[in-house]
Amino acid sequence: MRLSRYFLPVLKETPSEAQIVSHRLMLRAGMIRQEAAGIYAWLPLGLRVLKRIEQIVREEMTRAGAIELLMPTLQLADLWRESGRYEDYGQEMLRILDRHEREMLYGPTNEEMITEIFRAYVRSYKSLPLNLFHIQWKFRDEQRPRFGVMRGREFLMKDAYSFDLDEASARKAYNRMFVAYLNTFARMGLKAVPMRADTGPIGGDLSHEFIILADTGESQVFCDAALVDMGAPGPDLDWDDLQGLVDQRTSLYAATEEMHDQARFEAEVTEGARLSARGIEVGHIFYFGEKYSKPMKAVVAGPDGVERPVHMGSYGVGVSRLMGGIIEASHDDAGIIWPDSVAPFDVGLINLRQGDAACEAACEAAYNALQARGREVLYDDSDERPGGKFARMDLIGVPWQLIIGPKGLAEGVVEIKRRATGERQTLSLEAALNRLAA
Ligand code: 5CA
Repeated sequence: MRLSRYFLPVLKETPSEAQIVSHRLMLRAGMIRQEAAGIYAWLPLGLRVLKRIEQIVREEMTRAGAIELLMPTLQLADLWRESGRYEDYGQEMLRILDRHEREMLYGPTNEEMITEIFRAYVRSYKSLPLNLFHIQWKFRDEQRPRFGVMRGREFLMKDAYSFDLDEASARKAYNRMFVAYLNTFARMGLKAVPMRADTGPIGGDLSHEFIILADTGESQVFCDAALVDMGAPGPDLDWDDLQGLVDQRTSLYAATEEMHDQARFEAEVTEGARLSARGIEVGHIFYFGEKYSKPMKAVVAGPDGVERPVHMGSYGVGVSRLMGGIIEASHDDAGIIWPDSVAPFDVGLINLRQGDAACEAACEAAYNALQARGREVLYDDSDERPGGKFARMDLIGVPWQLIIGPKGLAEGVVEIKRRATGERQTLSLEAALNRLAA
């Protein structure tokens, strides 16, 4: 992408309405624009990152055996009356009348709809286990939308729903999602800690929130500090038997404020390891058994031919919220520092003297060569002065910068800079391209 042809509306001023660093940086870097309270347009740079986060989530869901579909954003109120949640959900639900005065709503979650789809097609235990997910916009009319995409009203969620014959196999489905979440967040450079959590309006009695620690987080959390650096298990696992792994991750104390028990915390965790901190909830998983299948009559016949309500769980990831969370975890005074895995571009190519024939020729060659070798390149071919170009590239956080100027070229060299460390290296153009190629 050539910057001169791109749409990257970077702000010079720090927007005063933004209270936390990720919101400020997303606005300044031209990634999002607020269209109404808690409702954002995704500008090209923001959309690139959103798509990459989404893709990591999709890959890890697929690896764990879940199957992608896509449900609509609008739902019929009658569907929610079947589960009894239409009245219960209260003011957070955006209710809409269509031209026939049929009651509809903008989905805040999809338990009812997925249960309706399941019961229409599945009759036998032989089709189980089944886990279906989608990545779709949700709407919750939050009382206090704030912190940009962290607590939006319209937001992108990955929600998966598992179906099993009994509690034991449902537990296995839960474990698969638990482990998939550890891997998902680690791929984004995040340290996410699973914590016992309250189930709220989704229901059920087994639930974990995945929390990344950040001073600006909305939740107060308590855990054994050893959990923070445990790392991810990686993909090579026996996906059918993950209980040992899950037990290992859940045996140490970790709880959100609603589930916190100070006496237990003090009894189970030595004083030096007691971590009490703010956190951002990036994922939340639930096992709720027959809560929806029973009232909605989603039943399957077991091996004995007897029909019974299917056991379900649901598993959410805050895809748009993750973008804020990643920035909270990875930035400095100059701007965002994207982990390679979610960066909007791999390389920012900076031409220090636009209009200089040698510089332009070298930049064009580098631009083409890197793209041919699988890299996404943002080529700053603007007329701005070097200082402005450096500041903008630092602000938007592209992981590598390739800097080409007349002085270096005269000596046969260019410079590369790693955004995360600030480390610079001077080398030949060819060596630089080899270093930066995919
Ligand atoms: N149906 C279940 C799981 S699929 C569910 O809705 N769970 S949830 O309410 O916990 O939401 C899942 C995830 O969506 C949360 O962990 C959070 O990361 C994200 N999320 C929830 N509300 C918002 C919001 N207002 N803005 C941005 N992200 C949100």
